Amino acid sequence: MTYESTATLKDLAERIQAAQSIVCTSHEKPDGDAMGSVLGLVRALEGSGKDVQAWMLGSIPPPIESLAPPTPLVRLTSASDIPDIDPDLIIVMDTGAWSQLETLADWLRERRDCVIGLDHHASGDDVAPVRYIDPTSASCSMIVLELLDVLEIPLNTSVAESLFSGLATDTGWFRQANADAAAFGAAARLLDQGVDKAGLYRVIEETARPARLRLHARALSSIQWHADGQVAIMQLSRSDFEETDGKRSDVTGLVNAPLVVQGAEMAVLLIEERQGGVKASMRSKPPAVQGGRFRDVRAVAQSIGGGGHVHAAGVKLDGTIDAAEAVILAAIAEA
Ligand SMILES: [Mn+2]
Repeated sequence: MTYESTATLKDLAERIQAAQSIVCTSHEKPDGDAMGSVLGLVRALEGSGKDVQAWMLGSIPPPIESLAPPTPLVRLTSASDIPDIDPDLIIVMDTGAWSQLETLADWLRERRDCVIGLDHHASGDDVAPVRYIDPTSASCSMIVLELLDVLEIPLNTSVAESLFSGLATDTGWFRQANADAAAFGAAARLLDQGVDKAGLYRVIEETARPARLRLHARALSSIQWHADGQVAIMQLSRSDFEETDGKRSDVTGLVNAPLVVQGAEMAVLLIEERQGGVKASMRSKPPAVQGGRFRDVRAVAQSIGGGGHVHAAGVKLDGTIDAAEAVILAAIAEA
């Protein structure tokens, strides 16, 4: 199947207007955009007289969870946590992939006719038969903003704060290529509602423990440069985590660190998994000039069984961390 819109925002707005009970949800382990999109829509529908609930799947990173109050969340870590209700409408946001909705998959399949989707990813499954997909949107929360316009629901500070959180985190705080004119336009509208962006940055991005830096120091001192300084490879072993008291959540963003070096085009972070095997994350820079050459990390990942995007991809490999490094170096040389 092709993952594209099957409905307009107006169609989705009509479904929302017609529903009395609505469940808003998103992918497992919600990120800023998943949480921001769900919270934004739930908050916007407050006072509509409808019963609108925010369901969050899997573990929620504490900084993301801190965005929720005072809006109540229903937390689901397994199918047995699913409340015994039959809503008129279920809105799945920021994903259309069954692999990201495992907790709810059977429940959603049984209620297929009630499921609508809002997403900005380029690929997904037939989770929501009625869906609006815009891969040019920098965040799903930007699509929620458009939907609120169609619904003619005015913004307020708490709605804007949620939507801004999604937009800011999905664009790397407006540094990535997807932070285009439309994203800045949406950001301007949201900031105009009195969003405290410095406060949000602090609660979302500045919550690490010193252990994170101890772990990062290990990774940075492990850097090996290849291909005339274009490719950096970092390793983190299980003992690096144990000895620094670092957690897996402390690794977020670390793979990008070597890209600050001039001439660096690609970075790889290899992590030895507790259950065996190695997880490799790969990042590359966009071309220096529009239309120029760049390192396609998706092609590298795909050639050894992984996947992702051209500038952000990953793969899981069996064996030791050094064996994984050799496999990846060979794949890079081949690409
Ligand atoms: Mn997103």
